[in-house]
Amino acid sequence: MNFELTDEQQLIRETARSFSEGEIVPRARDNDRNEHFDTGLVAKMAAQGYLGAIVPQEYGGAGLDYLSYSLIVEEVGRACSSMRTVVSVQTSLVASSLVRWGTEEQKRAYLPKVCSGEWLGCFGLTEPDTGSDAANQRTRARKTDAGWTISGGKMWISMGNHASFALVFAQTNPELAHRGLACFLVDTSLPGFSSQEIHGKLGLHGSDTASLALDDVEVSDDAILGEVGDGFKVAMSALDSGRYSVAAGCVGICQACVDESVAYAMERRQFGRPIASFQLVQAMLADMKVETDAARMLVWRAGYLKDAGKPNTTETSIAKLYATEAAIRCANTAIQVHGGAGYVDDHPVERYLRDVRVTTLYEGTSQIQKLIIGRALTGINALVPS
Ligand code: COS
Repeated sequence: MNFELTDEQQLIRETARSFSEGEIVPRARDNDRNEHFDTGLVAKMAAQGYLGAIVPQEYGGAGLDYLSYSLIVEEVGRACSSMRTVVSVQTSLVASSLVRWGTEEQKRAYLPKVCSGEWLGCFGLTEPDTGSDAANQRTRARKTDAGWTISGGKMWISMGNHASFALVFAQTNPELAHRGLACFLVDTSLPGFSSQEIHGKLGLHGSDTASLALDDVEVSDDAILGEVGDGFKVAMSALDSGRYSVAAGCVGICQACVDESVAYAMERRQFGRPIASFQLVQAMLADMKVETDAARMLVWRAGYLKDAGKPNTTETSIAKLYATEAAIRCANTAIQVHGGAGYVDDHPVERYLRDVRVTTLYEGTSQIQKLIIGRALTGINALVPS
């Protein structure tokens, strides 16, 4: 791996920076204040190719490599984490699952519409009683002559109120534990399917979050993504991509904290000079810069492994763990540099802190990432009683 971006990757990064600054940044504060899920902006991101960045071109995607994808996600994340969440869910959790597990028919039916943004998808894994223990799904799928009947509930589902279809993970045979799970492609307009908005979140006010209810929703056999029994692997492989995307978005938050803090420290004067001239302020800027670069390198390493087709689950967890925790520290420090001005939304740093907080929770808590890393180091599965 070398640390130079290709000319094409640099162009992708510059284009994503100018799109994000021109289109996303100007709307981020109002969307946050108004809890507005900005579908117009989602359509613009789709037109840029961001919702299908890593999807092969034959299915309507941009066919980019994972490293290039991280550059886009970083720039969108630098502008607004709510919009970054859209890219991560649509591209990493939904589209990449279809690419990896879909039949040719499913890919042709779904992917062009996912990439164009005509259809939003959502990822129905988490349930009210099932978070970290993802294998323990309470949602049930019962075999019928016509296909399957699904019943259960899902919680904290990004884009669940706007999605045209949902990936729904359900247990087909509780005796088989995780090997009984299946992933279903469920049209959200089907009878028995409903969603409800979740309000009162600390951050990500511009992101749509839902609880889903499935009450005897009937789907056909060809709604299964992968085989019956593959559901857990579908979820885990999606999270390998989703965690990478969250990590890249957090690099964007770190970078935004550095940029905002340097600009503010140069402009703000105390004791007759810019606060940037004080060593204690420079120390805060330096800490943020080091964390940003370290997080980015970890994301790039994971991206390099993905592009090389090598195992990367552990390296993805390392990147996710470090980048999310670093972004929380950076956002907190950025407010410190801004002083009282950082506590209100005239500056974006208070939004960065509120938005970033969820990233050590969703797509696997920091503790889950540590379990994955610890298991790789020791060979011991801490979740299995010894
Ligand atoms: N890709 C594909 N398959 C994977 C995989 C991956 N990254 N990780 C594990 N698997 C497979 C394993 O190979 C194993 O297959 P077999 O049944 O053939 O043996 C199976 O999945 C079970 O794996 P494992 O034993 O590692 O599962 P555990 O229950 O011990 O642990 C953790 C799984 C804790 C890592 C998992 O439950 C997890 O990530 N939890 C957090 C869930 C989460 O992130 N939720 C947030 C969702 S917000 S969208």
